[in-house]
Amino acid sequence: INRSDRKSDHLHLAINQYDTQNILEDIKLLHNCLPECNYDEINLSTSLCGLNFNNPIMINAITGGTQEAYQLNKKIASVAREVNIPMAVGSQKIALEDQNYQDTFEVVRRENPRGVIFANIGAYATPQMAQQICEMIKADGLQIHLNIPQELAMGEGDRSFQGYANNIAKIIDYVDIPVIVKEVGFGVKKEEISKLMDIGVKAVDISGCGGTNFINLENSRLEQPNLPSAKDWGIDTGSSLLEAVESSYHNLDIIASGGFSRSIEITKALALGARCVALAGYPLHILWHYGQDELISQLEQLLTELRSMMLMCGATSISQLCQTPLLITGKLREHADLRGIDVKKYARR
Ligand code: FMN
Repeated sequence: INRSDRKSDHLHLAINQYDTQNILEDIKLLHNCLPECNYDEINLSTSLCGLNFNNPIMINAITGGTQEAYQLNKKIASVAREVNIPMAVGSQKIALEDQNYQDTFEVVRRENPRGVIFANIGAYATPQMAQQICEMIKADGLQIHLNIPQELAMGEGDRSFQGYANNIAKIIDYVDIPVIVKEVGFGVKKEEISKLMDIGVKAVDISGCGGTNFINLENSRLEQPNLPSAKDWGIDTGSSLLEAVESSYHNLDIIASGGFSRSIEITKALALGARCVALAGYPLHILWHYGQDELISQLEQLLTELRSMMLMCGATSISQLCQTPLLITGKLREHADLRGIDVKKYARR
């Protein structure tokens, strides 16, 4: 099977298998009955590795490399422009191998000439490849993805992953735009956060478990799976986000992703310390079934609700939201205890 057909399989399987899970249910925000601020004062702006955004949500890497992907990317880019949020394209490796696919990515910049757009490629990339894909879409930033479970689940996937950290360091040195390292749905723990910081990474998208699951997507393509059905593999989004926030000491910008679809979850992730929340499966689902206008209105609704929830926390900015008390309970608390993370400080801040 060629890369383009595989991309198309992923897209359709992700759409067919889309489901929502109750992520971040072990995190509770505490209501403020006397917030002393006005709705109009609420400022949603945030920044990520030196880039400023008006809104703290973005559309994460999804697609490119098929004719269908051309249409989808065109629509996603115009949604991102209308809602005024950043977006990432899917892995551009396919466009390096076959120039015919370049246009499925370039369309994004044509649709959204002034927006914040992230390029995307795997950690195997050479600095020159990275630079080339950034130029292809005049990217403002570059996402480097880590997707080992997916590669192992794929019959035709990579089997050698040595030297990735060194590679990432070389790319950071070579390209002149900010670099985000991201998972694709299995989470990042604190040990790897530290390693990434050591090599100079300034932003990590934890992309935890709880949304799109690439082991399951790959398994549905195979008669004989290479990995067991992986409902339980991966670090859930809440645990990964907590580990990342705790180990970054504010020297790293954290992007939360993995299963986000509701404003309450977005508010919780930002309150815990994420700079931005990225969504993939959810916008794809809305776009596919209900179209572009509906996606615009759903995303605007998420932002409206986020404003209201910030007000009900007494926070007029994302940085104030990070100072409101959060209760971390249940399984997430157990995870934190076992990993040596003190969650009481969040409840008492
Ligand atoms: N992540 C990448 O970094 N590169 C990709 O090329 C890529 N392709 C994806 C294709 C599809 C159809 C989907 C649904 C996701 C893809 N992702 C890719 C992963 C997402 O960016 C995100 O990390 C993951 O889906 C978890 O977020 P979600 O639960 O909101 O979907």
